[in-house]
Amino acid sequence: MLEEYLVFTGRPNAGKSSIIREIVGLDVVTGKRPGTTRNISKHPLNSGLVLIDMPGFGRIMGVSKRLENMRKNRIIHFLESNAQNIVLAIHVLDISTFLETSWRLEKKGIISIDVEMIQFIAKTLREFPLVAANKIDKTDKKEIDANLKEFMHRISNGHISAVAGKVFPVSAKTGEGLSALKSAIHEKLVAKGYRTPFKAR
Ligand SMILES: Nc1nc2c(ncn2[C@@H]2O[C@H](COP(=O)(O)OP(=O)(O)OP(=O)(O)O)[C@@H](O)[C@H]2O)c(=O)[nH]1
Ligand SMILES: [Mg+2]
Repeated sequence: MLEEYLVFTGRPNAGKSSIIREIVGLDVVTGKRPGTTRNISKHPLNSGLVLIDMPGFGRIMGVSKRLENMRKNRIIHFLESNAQNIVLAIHVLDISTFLETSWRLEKKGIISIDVEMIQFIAKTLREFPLVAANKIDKTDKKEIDANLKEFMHRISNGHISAVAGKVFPVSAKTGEGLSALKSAIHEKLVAKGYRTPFKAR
């Protein structure tokens, strides 16, 4: 039987593995340094779905350009070649540094990797991913709100209402917002005819 996937994507160090740990309870490796998850890691869930913990997509200090490109190509290839079998994608980003990182990249004429990746996922899977705007514990609420507003503006090309219900501010560290994200994943999967990947809720 063909495998069907629940995929977590995002830049290095965004907190993908931490969120998976917290909401699904899998014992995946997390780490302080970007580049902790090195391979496309498959974790079969008892709901029949296979959870994918992706390596980070983007630059990592100390990693050669060649290796970085190889990892990026593997991620893109996985998403493109399994588009039909990906039941749901969850994109994780560090919202606490979103504007700062975007401005730095824009000065060099580069679009935010998160915005680009979310749009790539939406196009490839023909469905907008759920987004975990992680690390909201790292700065004050005012800054998080400003970052969220600008982020939502950019991923929706200015039509914020089009992404309503898709973006979940969370902290894998404090647990804030995780139950809303979990419910959204649960509802999406059940609506598509899958059993919940979570234990008793
Ligand atoms: N303050 C804070 N730290 C977090 C949060 N989520 C994750 N972290 C920390 O961020 C670092 C990276 O977390 P990981 O879960 O390993 O990140 P990842 O996206 O899987 O990273 P790669 O595997 O390198 O792509 C770890 O030191 C985590 O403890 C959060 O919500 N708040
Ligand atoms: Mg990881």
